Order: sequence, then structure tokens, then C-alpha cells
Amino acid sequence: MNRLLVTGAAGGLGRALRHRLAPLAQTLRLADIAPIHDPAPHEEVVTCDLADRAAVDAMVAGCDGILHLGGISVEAAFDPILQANILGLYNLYEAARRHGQPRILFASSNHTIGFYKQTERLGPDVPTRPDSLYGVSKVFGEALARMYFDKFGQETALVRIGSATPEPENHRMLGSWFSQDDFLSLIGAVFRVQTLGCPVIWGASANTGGWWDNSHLDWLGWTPQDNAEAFRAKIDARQPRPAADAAVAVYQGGVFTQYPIYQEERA
Ligand code: NAI
Ligand code: 15L
Repeated sequence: MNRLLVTGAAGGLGRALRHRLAPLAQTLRLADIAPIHDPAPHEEVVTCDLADRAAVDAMVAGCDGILHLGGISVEAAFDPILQANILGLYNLYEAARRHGQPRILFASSNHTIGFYKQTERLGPDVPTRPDSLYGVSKVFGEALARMYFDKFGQETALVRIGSATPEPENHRMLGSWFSQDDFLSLIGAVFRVQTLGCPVIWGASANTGGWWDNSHLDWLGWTPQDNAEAFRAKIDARQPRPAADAAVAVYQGGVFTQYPIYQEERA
């Protein structure tokens, strides 16, 4: 494609993936509210608050695809979530509608379904069970994307990312881990496939201890290659197994199920 917009480009995943996204587009438009450093010749930098409608419109103009990583990525007080993940999503989809409906990969989260137990296996159509205001905002994003698909044909991959870290860091991540290589190959498949629609995709590696079923995605041509099980011995050696009744061992969303409702933004 000509130009791929990457929102949240200054964040953890944006920084980890940025240089490896270059083959996907002639130009990467990197956007964030936070500074983005050292743009390469094929990179454009845009400073944009997702809550600023006019700025989002300008950010989306001229893009052929959007990797939407931007927003609040953990539990927080409602106001910042409202601005970035709810108002921000509306602004993004309205801008996309005005600018030729570029395909979108929406970084949704396992926290849309975090109250399911780790003993359960989930397909793409289970009712959502968000574990936090953050999870609720991702459910909103998925619903908004689905409405823009049904009403206007706007295509979006609703990628419910598990835990996208370089390595699985704890026992819960033996189920939820999503390697950066597998995420990268998924991004490639989403932007390459002829017809995408608006599928729910579990953003997880091929973990032996995984909880999520992606067998509805045969048509996508994407097969995750990594497996958190390869790190089990390392995790066992580094930390004790959590108690069987601890939230991190019971719920797919782990500790997010235990957070209070924050009244102000955490530092
Ligand atoms: P991050 O918090 O490191 O990056 C998010 C970026 O969004 C930050 O650079 C931040 O400045 C930017 N941002 C926040 N509010 C903004 C606003 N109002 N306007 C513009 N930009 C704003 O998060 P990370 O880990 O890189 O995750 C990327 C995306 O993937 C997030 O949407 C997150 O919810 C989702 N995700 C990530 C997972 C992970 O394991 N890293 C798991 C599940 C979902
Ligand atoms: C997420 O949605 C968060 O963005 C990330 O920071 C992790 O907490 C991840 O989920 C997880 O559940 O491990």
C-alpha cells in the first residue's frame, strides 16, 4: 500500500514493531500524542490527540490502512479512557468514513472477555465479559467498528490481543502470550487479504495452554508460529506458581478483574 497510519506509534508495541512494518507500505505515518523520535526517510510523524476531531481527520487523510494501537492501554480513571478510547474511536471511524474507508486493524484486548475463567475455551462469538473500564472501552470500540462495517462496509480486524511482550513473563501468559513475530505476521495478513470483513481475531500465539479458538480464520492465511510453552521452565524457575484461587490463575483477564474503579488518573 502507499501509506499506512500507525497510531500509538510512541508506545511499547509501536516502538517494538515500527521498523519491521516498513515492508508493508511505501510510507509509514507514525502518530501519537507523545513524541516520536528519529523518523526515517519513509516515515512521517504526526502529533495528534485522538480526542481532537480535526486533528484526527487530518491524521487519517491520505492513508490506505490504519494500525490503531493508540489509546489508554491499561485500567485507568474513566475520563482519560473516555477521551482516548471512546471519543477517540468515534473520531477515527468518522475520519475513515470521510477519507475512503482505509482498512483498520483495531488493537482490542483480552480484557473484553477477562471475566471468563482460564478453564474455559472461547470462540469468536462468546458474549463479552469485560473486566475493567478499559475492557469496556475496547468492547465499545469493537461495537463501533462492527456498526461502521454493517452500515458502511468499513473493514476492521478486531484483534483481541492477549499479552504482547517479547517473552511470556508469568504463568498467566502461558495462555495469553502473543509473540511480536506472530503479531507482525497477523498485521501482514490483515492488510494483504482480498476481503477482510470485520472478524474477531484472537491475538495470541499457538500456545499449548491457550484459551482461544481461531479456527474460524482459515480464509485469512495466518498461522501463528510461536508457543509460550517453550518458556514454561524459565518462568517456573523465576517465580512461584500462583495460588490456584488467585485472580491471575482463575481469570483470563488476571488482576484486571480485581482493580477498583479509579477516580483519578494514575501517575
Ligand atoms: P502503550 O500504552 O505503550 O501505547 C499506547 C500509545 O497510545 C502511547 O504511546 C500513548 O501516548 C498513546 N495515546 C494514549 N492516549 C492517547 C491520545 N489521547 N491520543 C493519542 N495517542 C494516545 O500500549 P501498547 O502496549 O503499545 O499497546 C498498544 C495497543 O494494543 C493499545 O491500544 C492496547 O490497548 C492494545 N493492547 C496491548 C496489549 C499488550 O500486551 N501490549 C494487550 C492487549 C491490547
Ligand atoms: C492489555 O490489554 C494491556 O494493554 C497490556 O498492558 C497487558 O496488561 C495485557 O492486556 C495483558 O492482559 O497481559
